[in-house]
Amino acid sequence: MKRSLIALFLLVTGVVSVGIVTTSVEAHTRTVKVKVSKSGFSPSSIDIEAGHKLNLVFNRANDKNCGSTVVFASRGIRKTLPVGKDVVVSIIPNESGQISFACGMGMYKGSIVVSEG
Ligand SMILES: [Cu+2]
Repeated sequence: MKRSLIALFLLVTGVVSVGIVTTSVEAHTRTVKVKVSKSGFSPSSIDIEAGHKLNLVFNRANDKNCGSTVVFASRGIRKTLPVGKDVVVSIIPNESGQISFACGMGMYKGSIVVSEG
């Protein structure tokens, strides 16, 4: 009986602490839609605090632009952008500074500006 109570206690505290972690990450999540068109990325500059999660939702407006790929060179991320489809890139920057992204040919440029959390 005692043993099962202890087990139950551990289970409950475990669930609660996982719940807190999940909540704090979600509370610090920023989602930004980024349109890709012949004028490049819009917006092309996105602010975020270090330690917060950023979801960039890329949507390529049409095929009259060369934004068929988005590349985050410093993070080793490369994603294809099909016309009209949302493509999410999630990043949790751990220090302040800039994270650049570009189209596959480096013509369209954008940056994530990370401030100290
Ligand atoms: Cu390009």
